[in-house]
Order: sequence, then C-alpha cells, then structure tokens
Amino acid sequence: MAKPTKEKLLEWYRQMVLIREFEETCNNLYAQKRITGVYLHLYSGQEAVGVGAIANLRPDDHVITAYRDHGTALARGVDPKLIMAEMMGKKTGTSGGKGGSMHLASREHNFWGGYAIVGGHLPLAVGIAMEPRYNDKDAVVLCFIGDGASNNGYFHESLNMSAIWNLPIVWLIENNVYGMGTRVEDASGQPELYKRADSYGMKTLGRIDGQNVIEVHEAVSQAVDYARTDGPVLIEALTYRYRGHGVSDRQYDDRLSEELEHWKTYQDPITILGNHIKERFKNVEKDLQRIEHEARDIVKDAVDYAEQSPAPGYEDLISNVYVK
Ligand SMILES: Cc1ncc(C[n+]2csc(CCOP(=O)(O)OP(=O)(O)O)c2C)c(N)n1
Ligand SMILES: [Mg+2]
Repeated sequence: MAKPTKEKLLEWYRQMVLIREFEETCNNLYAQKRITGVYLHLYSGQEAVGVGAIANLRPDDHVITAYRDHGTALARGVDPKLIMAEMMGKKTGTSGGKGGSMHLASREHNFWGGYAIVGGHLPLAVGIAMEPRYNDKDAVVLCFIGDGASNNGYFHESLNMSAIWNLPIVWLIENNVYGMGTRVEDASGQPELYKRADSYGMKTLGRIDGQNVIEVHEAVSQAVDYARTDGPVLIEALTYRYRGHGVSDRQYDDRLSEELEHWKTYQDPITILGNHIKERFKNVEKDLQRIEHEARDIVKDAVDYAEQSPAPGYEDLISNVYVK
C-alpha cells in the first residue's frame, strides 16, 4: 500500500487531537456537573483505532459501536457542537438530548450509535449488514467491539451468523487490556482475541498495533475491501484507555499507574503520529501547532453552543417514542 500523503496524515492528526481535546474537556465538564448522567466513558488513548479505521469508509458504509462512542462519532464527521449538546442533554443534540453520551447516533452519517449493553450492538450490526447483502449493494458495516464484549453470547451469535451469511462486516475488537477493572487474560481463556475467528471459519487479519494510526488504516483498508465482496473479517487492535472505565470509576492503583505512564510515554497515538509526520516532512511543527489551537477553539465553541441551547420540553418527552 502506498504511504499516506502529508494531507491525509495531517487530517488524521487533526481528528485525533480533536477527539483528545473533546474527551478531556468532557471529563472536566462532568467534574463540574455541567455534563450530568450516571456515566461517561472516555476514548482518550484509543484515538488511532477509531480514526484509522473510519478513514477507510465511504458515506454509504455504516458504523456502530458501544458506549465509548464520542470519539468514534467525531471520527465519522458528526458535528462536535451537536455531540456536545447531546452530552449536556440539550434539544439541539444528535438525539434531541434524549440519548446522552452512551446513545449518540446520526442517521445522516450512517452512525448507528452508541449502546450501553455490552455486546448488544453486535446483533444490530448483523441486521444492518443484511440490507446491502440482500439488495446487492457493496456497503460495509464497521463494528467496534470491546475485549470484554468478546466473551458474551451476542459475540458468538453475531460472528457466527455473519460467517454463515457472508455478511459485509468488519468486526474490530478494541482490546484496551481491560473490561472495567479485569485484565483480558483474567477474563478470556484465549487472550489472543483475533483467534476467535477460527471458531467461525472467518478471515482474520490478526492483532495489530492500535496506537499506530497508519497500521490501523492499512489493516482496516484490506478488511473493508474483503468485506465488500467476500464476507466478514475479524481484527484485534491492541490499545489502552487512559481514564478509568467511566468517569466515576476509581482510576488506577499504584501498580497500574506505572503501566499507564508507560503507555502515555511510549505508546501515545498522537505523539507517535506527530513524530512520524515530523520525521517525514520538513517544517511541519507550525501545522501541528495550528491544528492543536484549532481543536481547542472547536471544542470551546461546541461547549458554548451546547450551554446556550435549550433543554428539551414536554413535547420532546412524548416525541419519537412510537412510530405511527
Ligand atoms: C450485558 C452487560 N453486562 C455487563 C455490563 C456492565 N459493563 C459495562 S461496561 C463493561 C465492561 C466492558 O468492557 P469492554 O468490552 O472491554 O469495553 P471497554 O469498556 O474496555 O471499552 C461491563 C461489564 C453491561 N453494561 N452489559
Ligand atoms: Mg476493554
């Protein structure tokens, strides 16, 4: 595969920096009770997976994920203002303020959310993928899966069905080492999660470095090409989340903070990409700094927009509940 161009690399850098800025701002807003709700799950540390994978998709392709969904929504091009308004429960949000952080969705982007039930979105990915297969279209579904979700029944049922029906799905496991506080090797008999593909006779591209956006992009590009014509593919991206499971969770004990520091220092996806850009191209420091400033401004504007937006009213309480 040809090396990504400077423009592409800067665009990925822009998206990753924007996601980090957005997520860390949400963390602060939650602490200040400006974002409320029982939970908020941040994507900081995992940016290269969402950005590298989604960069391969066409507008008619589909994306679905679990509750660590704001980063994914941003990578899919959903307006940060509308996402922030949804986080604050405002009428202008992507779901009119009725979904919140775990239920972001945008029909216009074929971004189907945002699900809180672990693995519950996998059968939905199967259903979404049946439409293009049935109607002879070549759209694909990119489904993000947590490592923890790979141990429940939905995973088995959905991967198996996608294999027997040759559905156009890229199953992308984001192995961020933990499901809540439990390490993968304490929860999975086979901790090399991509090997599960064998059980379903499914193609796999193995385990990739989820902190390297170029590697993620390349692997998912191959997977998307295969899925469009032949059927499902499983990939495992090894990554790491920087924050606790959710913002209300105790972060890390002393032993784990060493591990966290290691990932932040040596495996940070934004630093890795920034260094790569600086090594390959001359005089790019200014571009990178400009991107970082712009991300701060975009997020500030999103917060202002959300705060100035109205809350849903009574009519919203009873709208979109039933389809006539
Ligand atoms: C069916 C179900 N069981 C348990 C939970 C509680 N729960 C929420 S997140 C989570 C861990 C999932 O971990 P993983 O799939 O690795 O995703 P990550 O949070 O690491 O992104 C659990 C057990 C739930 N929401 N749904
Ligand atoms: Mg996990």
